[in-house]
Amino acid sequence: MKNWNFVILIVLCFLSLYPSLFHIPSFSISDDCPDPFSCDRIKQTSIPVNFMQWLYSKLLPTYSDLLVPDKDSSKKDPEEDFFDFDALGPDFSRLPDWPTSFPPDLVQYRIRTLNSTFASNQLKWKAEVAPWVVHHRGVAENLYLHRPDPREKAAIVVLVRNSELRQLQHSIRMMEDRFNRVYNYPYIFLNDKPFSNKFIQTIAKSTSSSTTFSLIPYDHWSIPDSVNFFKAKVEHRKLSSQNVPYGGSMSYRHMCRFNSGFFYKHPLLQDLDFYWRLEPDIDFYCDLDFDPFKFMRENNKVYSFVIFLTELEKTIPSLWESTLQYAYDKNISSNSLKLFADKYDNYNLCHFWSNFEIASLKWFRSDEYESYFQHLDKSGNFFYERWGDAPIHSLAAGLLLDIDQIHFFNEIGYRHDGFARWPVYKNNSAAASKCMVPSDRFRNFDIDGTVCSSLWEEYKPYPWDIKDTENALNKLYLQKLQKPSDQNYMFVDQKWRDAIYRN
Ligand SMILES: Nc1nc2c(ncn2[C@@H]2O[C@H](COP(=O)(O)OP(=O)(O)OP(=O)(O)O)[C@@H](O)[C@H]2O)c(=O)[nH]1
Ligand SMILES: [Mg+2]
Repeated sequence: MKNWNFVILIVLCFLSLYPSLFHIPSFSISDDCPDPFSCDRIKQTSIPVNFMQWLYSKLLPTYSDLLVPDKDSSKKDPEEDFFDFDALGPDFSRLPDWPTSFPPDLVQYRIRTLNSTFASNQLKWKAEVAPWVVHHRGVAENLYLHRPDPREKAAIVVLVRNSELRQLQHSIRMMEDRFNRVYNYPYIFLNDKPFSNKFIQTIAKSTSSSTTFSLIPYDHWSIPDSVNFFKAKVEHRKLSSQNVPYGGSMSYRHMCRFNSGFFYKHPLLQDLDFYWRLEPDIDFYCDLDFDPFKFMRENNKVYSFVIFLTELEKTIPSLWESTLQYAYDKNISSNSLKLFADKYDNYNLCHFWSNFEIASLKWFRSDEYESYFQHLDKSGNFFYERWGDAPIHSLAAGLLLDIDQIHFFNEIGYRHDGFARWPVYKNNSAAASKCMVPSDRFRNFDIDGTVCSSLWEEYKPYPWDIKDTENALNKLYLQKLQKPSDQNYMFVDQKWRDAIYRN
């Protein structure tokens, strides 16, 4: 009996010490929980189904790890994580109408803000990220603000990590040389981790335009309660084993979900009408001697692109079906949706490559766009699958915009990763002389790329309505029922399965 007591005592001691003994983030948790707030939420909401999962949930970091350096980036430079507003120097300021003074412990401040009640989400997000909002008044700020011919209410918006400083400097140089040195549009930089002083100071010096840096609110970069974390991890492993790029990455999924349904909700973007998305490591090849924001407004354009290419099917197995269900439920008619359908009314996988886009923020903020995003988000497939923001923006445009509201900026020569395109002018040497094209290093994607570019050129508006949606859904489900592999079958909606059997 004595022996048993001793054993029980040892077990109890072990269990009470367990969390502190094993509370080690190095247990490859950082990949799953880029923001420890997410991890904490996972801890509260996941249902551990076996001992390993219970163990896993016990190992998750707590609030106190908030804003720790991004553990999955390979950093050699300790300055990369250092943020201190007061050390930035006199050239940097807070923004007017934003909170300006904060307690020394910013992590506690953020936790308190997240646990407080606000009159609106905007007020909450503003209060939450305010300590990490830094403004640099570029020497050209006046040129932008006080002109006889006012500039558009627009900005160049960049989601970026501290570790991408060099690649971003390159993109800004390109943007300034080709366009913005004349137009002086401000830049807004967003990050799920605080920008470092080194990043802020270096980037502010890269342009004479104004620059504003901010953290992203927790609500915009975290796993919703409805998502089963462990199910997501199982799906990530499957995709990863099929060598799907970023198939196993949680942070990539946060990025795609943020770009699909949150960037336009950031408090810094609320007063803007248009945005130009810029990414690190891009090239622009041609001088742009007109203002594309102005062009968009004057010509009633809502969404614009330069590269139209195919998505990896494995990342979006159920996106087309979800989109059609939405179109059916909302009785959507559109003359641009057919651009994305093949001859069997399956998704042709074409999408506007969203690392470049100039678009209306009023559209992204509209009830229609938001309702489509909410419909998609409810499925959890940003996390279970690997839905990218590019096909989502594209299908949203297909559902909600007239084809004339979508614009291809032929004048903009552009490269990102290994894809490059530039305008080909046959008899216009003046226009051609505005571009320096790398035809010795890259092929022109418009000519040698996927079928999507020619689909765009040849597209004739088609009056897609609910009958087309219903036909497309029926065909989709029939295909799935004929090939009931586990994965496909899983996605068939009961309502449609019943309808097919009835017919
Ligand atoms: N702050 C932050 N930015 C990120 C993170 N992941 C990606 N980004 C940014 O999001 C953008 C897209 O990320 P990429 O890594 O370029 O993804 P990609 O697959 O190349 O996307 P495409 O360029 O559209 O092909 C870039 O501007 C990145 O800097 C992240 O975890 N945190
Ligand atoms: Mg990219």
